[in-house]
Amino acid sequence: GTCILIGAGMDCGKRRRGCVMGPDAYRTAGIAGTLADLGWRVEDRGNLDGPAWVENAPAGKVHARDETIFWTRQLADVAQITMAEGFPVFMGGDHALSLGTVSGVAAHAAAKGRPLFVLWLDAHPDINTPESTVSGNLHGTPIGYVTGQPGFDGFPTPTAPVPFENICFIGLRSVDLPERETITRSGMTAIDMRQIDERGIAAPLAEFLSRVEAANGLLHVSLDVDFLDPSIAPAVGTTVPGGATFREAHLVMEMLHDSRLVTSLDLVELNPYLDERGRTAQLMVDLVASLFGRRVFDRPTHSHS
Ligand code: DIR
Ligand code: MN
Ligand code: MN
Ligand code: MN
Repeated sequence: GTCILIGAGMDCGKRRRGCVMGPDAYRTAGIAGTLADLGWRVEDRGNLDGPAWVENAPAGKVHARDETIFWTRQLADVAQITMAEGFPVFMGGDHALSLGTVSGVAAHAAAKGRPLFVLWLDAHPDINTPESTVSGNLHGTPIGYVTGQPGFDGFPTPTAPVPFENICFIGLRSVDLPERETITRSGMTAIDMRQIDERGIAAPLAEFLSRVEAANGLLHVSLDVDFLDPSIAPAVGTTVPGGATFREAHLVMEMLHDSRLVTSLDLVELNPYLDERGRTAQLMVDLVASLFGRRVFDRPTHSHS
């Protein structure tokens, strides 16, 4: 297949800057060559242009609304088009990127008459709205947006809202009160860290993948760096202790590869300014490799230096 890399260094979904450097950190960590070595045709389409940064954005509850609307329109169009051309990998950029990518992928799925499912690998469910948000940061709102919740004034109306039942969170450990209420009443699949401790990560993921397969669905995966434990992935502005281990994360990716269900991917919240010699960027690229088919026996041999 063809993997299409799209850089979107969106940095307006929260106050702490640095995600603008994410796409080039993935390139520096060798994402294109890694996928090519696994037998994929790789097209790197470079970075999308964002709106000019408004250093002194007007004060208000919601941070950088206009910039986020610009990115959402652009990314929804690009995502919908790219889905017809290959397997898009959106290299963020912060998680506000997913307002655009997921709504665009959903529009593509609807046009094909296929249901879209979303796997959200994140410490946070990101199901706030501009009304419910306490932080004012729109990176906490993409699931609210793509499921069609009210309050997104000025944003394009998602043409194909994703049903709550088609979303699966894995890795939750930081959930705001309004988010908790929405999740509880909606019947979304929410695998928090306690469930992973008790059941392991494979069983709940396998249950979700069976549902996607039974529905002949497309599957979008959104991987937030803070899904991972901060001890292995320090380069994110919103670290939360108690995250997925190295092997839990790789197992998820390996199972996703074996399922053959995944059709698009977001890599979000990497802040290279906070990294330690590129180790988080490298781990993210290695996880992508597992998702695209790298197996234990194909891993590059390590040296003992
Ligand atoms: C928080 C943090 N729930 C918010 N969200 C983050 O700002 O709405 N998502 N960090 O990844
Ligand atoms: Mn997130
Ligand atoms: Mn998060
Ligand atoms: Mn050894």
